[in-house]
Amino acid sequence: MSGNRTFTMIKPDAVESNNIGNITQMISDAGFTIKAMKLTQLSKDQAQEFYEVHKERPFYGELVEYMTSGPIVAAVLEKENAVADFRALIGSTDPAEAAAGTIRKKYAESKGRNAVHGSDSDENAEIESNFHFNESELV
Ligand code: DAT
Ligand code: MG
Repeated sequence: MSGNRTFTMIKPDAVESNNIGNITQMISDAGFTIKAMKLTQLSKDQAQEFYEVHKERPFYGELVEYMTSGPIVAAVLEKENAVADFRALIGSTDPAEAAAGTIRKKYAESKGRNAVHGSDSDENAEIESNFHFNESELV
């Protein structure tokens, strides 16, 4: 996968509040093409593995519990400079600190329940995409 893709999840709070459509529209309006997308629910094992990098952090248990609490939308997005441009579109981890007009500012409930995930590097975008989609789904 080249450096023009990123991976996102619309998290349980945003699915629960019926914002899949609004968030997908913002993603499309910002120039991203959806290359793969599915509604799914993470098992505890999957959430623990996905967020393994945070396993020593005090919020890890809460994060895994939240991410398994309801359905999510997993998606692979394409655009030039996808990783950085998508991080700009979603805004800061804490919606209280996120810039106006960002997805988290508009739709996140809190730092823990923050509406969307965005990969932080090209390498992690590829790892995360492969975690959720198999080869034939990632053309
Ligand atoms: P981001 O999702 O902006 O890349 P991160 O990688 O630092 O943020 O953390 C992953 C997720 O963990 C984040 O989206 C929400 C949760 N999280 C991070 N810091 C937290 C905190 N201080 N309290 C509760 N949840 C937190
Ligand atoms: Mg992160």
